[in-house]
Amino acid sequence: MIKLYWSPRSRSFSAIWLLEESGLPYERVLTDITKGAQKAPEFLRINPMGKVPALTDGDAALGDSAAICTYIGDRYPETALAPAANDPLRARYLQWLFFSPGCIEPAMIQIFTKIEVPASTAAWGSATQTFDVLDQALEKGPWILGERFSAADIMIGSGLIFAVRRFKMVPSRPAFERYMDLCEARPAYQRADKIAAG
Ligand SMILES: N[C@@H](CCC(=O)N[C@@H](CS)C(=O)NCC(=O)O)C(=O)O
Repeated sequence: MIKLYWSPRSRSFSAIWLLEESGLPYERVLTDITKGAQKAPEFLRINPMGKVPALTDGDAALGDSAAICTYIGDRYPETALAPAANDPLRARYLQWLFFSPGCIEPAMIQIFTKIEVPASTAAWGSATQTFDVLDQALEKGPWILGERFSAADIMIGSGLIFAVRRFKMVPSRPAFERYMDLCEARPAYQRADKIAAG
């Protein structure tokens, strides 16, 4: 049985949304980060970074939302959350799946801390470039890969909603609005939202 280690109102949201989309049976294990449960030795054996979300599936154990999305999409192809390795969409899928931790998250931290890093040195380019590139990629839609919804939308959608709607760190744009509305309309998103509220 898949076990998801999560804490309310945290970055666990993407993994909850993923598992709700997947239709797979899973158990949620409350790991309250306000009480330090993420630093317990038994949890550190699952995610040595001491952060939620983390997941176990039999003998497999891993932390980090994008890694969890990759694992579930590949391990359970019947969920249709990931283009197969030989599908031409696979390349863009991987790029967008990791765009959230690789570019959206660091761009948000840059905005929040007001720390200026030269775009040629920063691995994510710049916050402006990150959101301009995303705007262009979402223009056609409906999803980041076009007609096909995938786990990449879970990472991009939750990152964007976090940055634009929840924390209002990033000004919205018409393509973002349309995309965020589509994400929020998904029944699995709505179930995840209720669960993640705790
Ligand atoms: N890169 C990780 C980040 C996870 C993360 O930052 N989790 C936070 C909650 S939002 C956490 O567990 N914080 C507790 C701590 O660091 O002690 C992911 O996307 O899963």
